[in-house]
Amino acid sequence: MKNRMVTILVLGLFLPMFGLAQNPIVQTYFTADPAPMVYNGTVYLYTTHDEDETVDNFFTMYDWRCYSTTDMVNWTDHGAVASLNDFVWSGKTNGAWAPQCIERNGKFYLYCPIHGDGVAVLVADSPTGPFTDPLGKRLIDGEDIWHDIDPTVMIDDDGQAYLYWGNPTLYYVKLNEDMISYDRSIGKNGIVASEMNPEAFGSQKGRDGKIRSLYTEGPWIYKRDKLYYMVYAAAGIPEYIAYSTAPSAEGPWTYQGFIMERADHLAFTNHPGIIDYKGNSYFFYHDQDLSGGEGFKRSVSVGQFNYNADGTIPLIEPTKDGVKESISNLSPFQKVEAETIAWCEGVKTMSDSKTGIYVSNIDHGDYIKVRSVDFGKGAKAFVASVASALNGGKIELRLNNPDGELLGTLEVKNTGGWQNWTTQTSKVTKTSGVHDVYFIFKGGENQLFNFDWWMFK
Ligand code: FUB
Repeated sequence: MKNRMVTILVLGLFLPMFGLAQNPIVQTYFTADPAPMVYNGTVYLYTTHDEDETVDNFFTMYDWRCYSTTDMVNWTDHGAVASLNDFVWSGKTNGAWAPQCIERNGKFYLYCPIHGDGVAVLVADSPTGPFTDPLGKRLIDGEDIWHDIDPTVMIDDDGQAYLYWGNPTLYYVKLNEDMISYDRSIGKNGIVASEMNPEAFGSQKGRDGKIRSLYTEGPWIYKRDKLYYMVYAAAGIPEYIAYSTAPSAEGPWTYQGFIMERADHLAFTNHPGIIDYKGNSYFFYHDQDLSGGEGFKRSVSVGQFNYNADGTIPLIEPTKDGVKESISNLSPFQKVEAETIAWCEGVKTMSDSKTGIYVSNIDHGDYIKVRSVDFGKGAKAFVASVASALNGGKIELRLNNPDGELLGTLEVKNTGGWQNWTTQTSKVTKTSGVHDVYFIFKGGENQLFNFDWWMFK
């Protein structure tokens, strides 16, 4: 990813590649299969992770990542919160597919499909981990673990939790209150296979001429008002997003139609995630714009939508604009993690045990944009935690666009190592009001510095 960005910048096109784009949400990694979770006033977005290097022309996916936001435009990177290594019983070194996380009684349960090894579960005391494997084996004792993928979970109003999953059949279990076992008295050893009929999930003629269900994979279950929604990747491949509704979490499902159709910049797969947050409804999906059209290098995007008055979901267009308005402003007068990003070009994030996540791979010409920063009555100084084993560089602080008003420049010096963090300060022109802030990185030919957090004073 980096080389492409650098080439473009060297060509002198110092413009955001995507104009005023806000989609995809993450530019530092390829992310897919969005699973948003609202907890305690914050949206946590769990994603899969398509590696930069695709192996054997197939999904190359080793870990699951997490991002969070409180304003829907600036997303904080929490890194890889779980990986295939967390399942020591599984021999799989690839196949970290579409997960979903849910909170119950202060614990966070991350349901993870390991492609070829079925659906497993991890548990943590915080939404960002550390996650551990409570079972030491897969959760779902299915007969067809190759097709046991893409778990989705909900807790009904009466406390009964449901875990659905599967491609091309949609299965469910009724989870016990511990969320890591299930009621074995129903279905086949606890597993209920949904009726995959046209009334429930639509129908299409396959290449072999046979009529089959539109439902393909990637289910997303939730309840809104009195209606249960099952949204899913349909009619694959290429996949559309469709949905069905039901009067109960156990069905019967009624097919309702498409939510997102195919478009050129969408991948051959798609995966829905839907939440209501602070009075708005949001639809998450993935596309392949950032990689220039590679279906194994996807990126999560989001759009705001309104339900129709009868609770049906309108057709949603994939857009580059994404979420246009920030829900709230960001205060620059407390430490802001450098990995809180609305848009960036060129940089990556990394983590170390002492510092946590930080922005890395900063070269001349890279930049980070943070939206809706509220300077209130004024800021006079900029402080940043940075580290450099080489010559350092500069952070230009610009308002509203990459060549907007220059507030000030922080000269980042050598700190004696890439993990030797020091706090460095520069004066800024007194500024007030709400602005987008651009951190424009300048320097020599080598990697410049790492960037952990910033604030204004
Ligand atoms: O990302 C890997 C797989 O592709 C997911 O599990 C499916 O839903 C599809 O997006």
